[in-house]
Amino acid sequence: RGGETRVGVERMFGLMDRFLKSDPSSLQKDILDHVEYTVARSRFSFDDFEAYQALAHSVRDRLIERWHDTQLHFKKKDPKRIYFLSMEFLMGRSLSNSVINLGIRDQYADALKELGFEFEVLAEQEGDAALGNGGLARLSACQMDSLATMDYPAWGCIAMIFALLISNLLRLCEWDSSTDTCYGLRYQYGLFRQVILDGYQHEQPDYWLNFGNPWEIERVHVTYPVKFYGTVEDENFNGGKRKVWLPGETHKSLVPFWQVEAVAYDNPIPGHGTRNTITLRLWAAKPSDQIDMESYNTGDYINAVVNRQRAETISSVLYPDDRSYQGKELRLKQQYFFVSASLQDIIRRFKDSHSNFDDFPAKVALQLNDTHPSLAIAEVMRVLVDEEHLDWNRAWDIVCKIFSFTSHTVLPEALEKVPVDLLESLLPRHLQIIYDINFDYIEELKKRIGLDYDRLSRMSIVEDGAIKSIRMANLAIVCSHTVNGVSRVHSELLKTRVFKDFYELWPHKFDYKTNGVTQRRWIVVSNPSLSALISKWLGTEAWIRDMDLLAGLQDQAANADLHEEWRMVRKVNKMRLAEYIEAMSGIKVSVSAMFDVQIKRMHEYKRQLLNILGIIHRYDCIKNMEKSDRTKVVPRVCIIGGKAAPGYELAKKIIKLCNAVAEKINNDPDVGDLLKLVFIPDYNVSVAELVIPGADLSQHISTAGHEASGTGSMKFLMNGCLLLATEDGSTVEIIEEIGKDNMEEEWIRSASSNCFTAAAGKFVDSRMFLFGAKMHEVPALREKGPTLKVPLQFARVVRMVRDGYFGFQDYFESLCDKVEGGNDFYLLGHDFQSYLEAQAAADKAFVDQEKWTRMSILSTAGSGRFSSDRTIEEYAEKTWGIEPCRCPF
Ligand code: GPU
Repeated sequence: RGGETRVGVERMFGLMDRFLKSDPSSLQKDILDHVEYTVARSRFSFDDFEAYQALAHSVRDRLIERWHDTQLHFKKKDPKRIYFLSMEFLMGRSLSNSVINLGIRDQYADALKELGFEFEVLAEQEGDAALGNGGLARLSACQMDSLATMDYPAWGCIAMIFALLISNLLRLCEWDSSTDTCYGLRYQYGLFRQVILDGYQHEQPDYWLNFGNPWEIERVHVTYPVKFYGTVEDENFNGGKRKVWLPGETHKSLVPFWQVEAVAYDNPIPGHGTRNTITLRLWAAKPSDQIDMESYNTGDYINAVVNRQRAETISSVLYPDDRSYQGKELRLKQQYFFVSASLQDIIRRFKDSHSNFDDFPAKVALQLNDTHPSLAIAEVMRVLVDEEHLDWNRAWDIVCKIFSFTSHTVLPEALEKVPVDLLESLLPRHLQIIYDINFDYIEELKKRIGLDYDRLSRMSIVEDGAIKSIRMANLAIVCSHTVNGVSRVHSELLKTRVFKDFYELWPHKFDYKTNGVTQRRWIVVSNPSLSALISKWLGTEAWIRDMDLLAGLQDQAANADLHEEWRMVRKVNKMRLAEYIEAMSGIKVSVSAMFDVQIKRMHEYKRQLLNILGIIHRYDCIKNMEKSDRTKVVPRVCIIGGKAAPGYELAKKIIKLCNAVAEKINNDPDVGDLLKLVFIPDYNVSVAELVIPGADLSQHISTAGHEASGTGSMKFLMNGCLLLATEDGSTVEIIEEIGKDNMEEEWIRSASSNCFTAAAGKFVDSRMFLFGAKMHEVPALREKGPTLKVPLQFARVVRMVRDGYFGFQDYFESLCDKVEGGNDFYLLGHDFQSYLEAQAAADKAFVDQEKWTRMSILSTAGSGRFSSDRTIEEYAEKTWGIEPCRCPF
């Protein structure tokens, strides 16, 4: 900075206030200043949305202070850093989460009250940042909250006053805010909005930036060129040859848009109970000036200007296909755009204070969130070899030390494959590098396993076949030092099935870190009354940073006073949810009914269809029972929510079926309050925050062996909701935590009370309602095909759908075909009987409210292990080799 004389620095330092104050009148002044100068409204006339904007900006000011301090601290300490590369983040809203993590929520609420505003009302003005699809994307967001809260990366403290002084002085000289832990893409259109018309899903664009985004800071000076296409040529170098990539140039002409600029947008992520505030850096694509020069020279000025906007399409839209996006050029462009910008940023930062790339692995850990960013491997090799002129083996050695990979699926269709032709045209040098990596690796492999060509071909990074492709998972495994699963059984499946060959070769690489979710978002923000209750009964708020303390509630699980307060909190949450349901759908529901919820992406393997068929069965029973018996029925409100990928026809039919069944049931006077079915449209993070605290029972009913982990269950568990589940993914570990000292509580369900409980059975574990085929039984059951025995009730409910009982007979035909006649891949028919039994057990338990409340308390008490704090600590210690680095204030 030009005029930075000593006198100037002293003057600036003298003018610098300490930190922004958080007493009510300072907050009020800040908010009103932002109304006037940022939102540009008169402080005497502004509405709730404008008040929200001003409020958000005043919170953002406080975030920025802490964020600068964190960055300076990290810069000074130069710890090893984790760079978390994820193509998707589902952040949801930021306001409540930020003020709670900053510890100034109550101050803001008081300050606003005096100005005539309710904090909660303003918080509702914020839209969701939905830059992701489902579980994987929300997991990234939870993990960021834990990374910040647990002070990663960092170490040591220095005396406070000294630190403040140094920090302020450094602040004057340091203008590049540069400590980033997480990278993503700033899609202009997030996940589509789901609109339900006549029961069918319609997709509408989510232009979430329409009203501005106060939580991001555009870094106009942090930009990097990203190049595509072109050719690779040999060049003379030091007496030998080397490869050079000439982006954009093919056959002596230039491919349009071969270069774009990546602009950084920083989103500060505050930790809880710490000053540490880390960065989520999202990249947006902008036209490159370089390109402009060339197109303007052609003389077609107007077209040149119009065309330049096309560069922005790279980051314009999030792919809404959960788990299957193969072979699309735009998707590959997004992936490389993201990887290239992030790595230029990471390498620039490293080079700021280091000159030898051998130190790179001691300072940098790169986490691949599924295979989506795995082009990063080829890109690091390219930069080190072609640009930094390291020799291949030295570069390879570095690459093998820095990457770790987490797989999030067992579904074969989710394993990304990139057609070689596509890669060759878009990134020719990267294809060569991948071939070279594969060549060395296969040679090495031959030495280890001999000439077992079947196995060699299975393990190759390059897949031969009609469409020759690159197997991104194989690339990621070969080049990563650790391959993590997201639950114990998922990891077992990776080792014994999906990546079996690799496990046999490198058993030491394979590990798992069971997913977790952040209690800050999923209890403190979304369920403040439960949060206060927990703190009161534990006598401390320390559980917000240390979830193991929740186990302390176990001792109180039978306390009558706690029961009363617990039930009251749950009832108020149910009332809030009931109001929302009525406002949205016009359906009135009774809060004394059991609220039974299934919210997640629509997928055949998640078996929303099993839930709906179960509801049809319940309806059928009520219709057919003696009127006098209806008094024995436990009233239920069944709530289903979730989006289907726009091209996933079957999932869309399940949504329509749900709405068709709801229409019938909700308007049947025979049923009344005994059964209601509600489809909640446009399920997203904020809807989850409202629904989860109000649920009594939640369903996690995937066919065993299909859900890698599942994280929704953990959020429900924390909120004292009981689970009805199959033994799949992380549920297996939840059973161990929740059910373990409960085995003596064996109880037998009565055989007679009504047709829901017709089949007597034993429920060994009464804290959860478990059912369905076990993972090891699934393959043999599938083998049976059409000879697999299916209960009569199942055939009956499917027949009702087939016969048009809910209308739309032709439309639902293919849905019915999918679960009958040997096509029932997900075993709905086989699991139906035990599903109904588990549901009956839930009914029975619900009648005994004292018992239910105890189970609910024990669910929350046992949820400690499913905090993402635990997951992140395991990653930090076992995979990334990083330590906390706490900002000393
Ligand atoms: N998951 Br792969 C997604 O949400 N999207 C994906 O593209 C892939 C996985 C989910 C898993 O289905 C779920 O079981 C897991 O809990 C979650 O990722 C986080 O690991």
